[in-house]
Amino acid sequence: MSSLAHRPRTARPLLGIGMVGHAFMGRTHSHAWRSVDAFFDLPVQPDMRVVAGRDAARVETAAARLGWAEASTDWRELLDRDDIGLIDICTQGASHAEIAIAALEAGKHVLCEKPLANTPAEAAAMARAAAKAAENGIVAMVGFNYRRVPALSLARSLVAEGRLGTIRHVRARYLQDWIVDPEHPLVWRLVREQAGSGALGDIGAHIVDLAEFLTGERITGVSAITETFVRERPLGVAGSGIGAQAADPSTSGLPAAGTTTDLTAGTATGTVTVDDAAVFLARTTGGALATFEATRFATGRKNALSIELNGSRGSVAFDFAAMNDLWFHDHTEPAATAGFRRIDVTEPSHPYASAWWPPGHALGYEHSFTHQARDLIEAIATGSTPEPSFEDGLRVQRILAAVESSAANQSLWTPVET
Ligand code: SOE
Repeated sequence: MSSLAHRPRTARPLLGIGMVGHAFMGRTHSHAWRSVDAFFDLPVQPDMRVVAGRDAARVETAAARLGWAEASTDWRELLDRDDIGLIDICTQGASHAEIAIAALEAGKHVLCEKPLANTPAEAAAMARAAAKAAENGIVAMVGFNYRRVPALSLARSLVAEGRLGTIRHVRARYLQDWIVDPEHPLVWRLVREQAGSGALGDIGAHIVDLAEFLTGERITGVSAITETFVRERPLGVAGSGIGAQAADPSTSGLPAAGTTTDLTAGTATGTVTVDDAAVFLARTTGGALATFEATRFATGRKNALSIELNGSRGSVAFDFAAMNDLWFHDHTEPAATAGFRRIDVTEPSHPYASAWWPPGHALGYEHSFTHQARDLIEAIATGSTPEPSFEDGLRVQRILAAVESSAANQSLWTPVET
């Protein structure tokens, strides 16, 4: 891992970035592109060239605030520019495939927000485009940012070193509560055509990816139940998801461009066409039993991601609420003193940590995106396949599809397509 040694900077090639979308994820990615070069020694220098969005005024404001040199209302323009080498996709799932495939065909590296697509068919087309582009040294990565939380990167290393032995259990939960109120409007995340699925694809995808990443194993089959607790919601939004408000009656009530549904506001309601919650069991290639819970109805839980792995030699446990901590139990220690102990994952020897602050000075959510940007730039410079790859994203998509199929078939055991 690079360290912040205040080394003198020599001139490096520029990597021009064009970002599409500038809502919540656009802001996290912009923050990462702004800070990554200041904290890591990178072989190329990221250059925040253009941000694209649908509404001229909004995208101009976003460019000025977030640090982009230019704004555009047409993402296709970015593909024709020689000064842009990387397209960063932060739009709704419905547009991921079109933008990513066009960008890869234009010879641009791609970073695409999760979940990779809305369907396995779209994700498979994207993975094919990525494989073809790789022949020309073009790389593609999907943005499962939690892999780059240092405590979770450390957990992965412990598993890979065999410190947990054979993994027997994975217990994963991702809980939010932002649509508990039945008056919360029908934002795009609640519309299947735009979001693909609900809590399952939005946050369940993260814990599915983490389960495979941490164990190094594959999920082979699932048994699932899903539910949509509130089936009708008011139309009209003033936001894109978490934090969305009912439409301001003094405005047109139309959804904000680039972030919303195409539904017309008013007193009418519309139908929620995705799950509010998904609960499922799974098996892994290594024989582990896994449980997953993803919900937007866990009152009091704002962004509660937790995961525990139990192996024959030990366990790890992580809770995003204390994201700099990893709990580790070494079962090979004498029983009299063995037990879970808290590792403060801020030592220079910990993943990514040496680039930041002295030990004990915590990192936050945003740093996972900076680490993601750093690893992508390294992959581009070295011509290696970044992880998670589009193939990894496709596998998650197939697992999500298996969950939906199992739930539709009343929890029927459903093998994951390979
Ligand atoms: C909304 O549920 C959301 O912003 C997700 O889309 C992100 O992936 C997650 O990290 C936080 O919550």
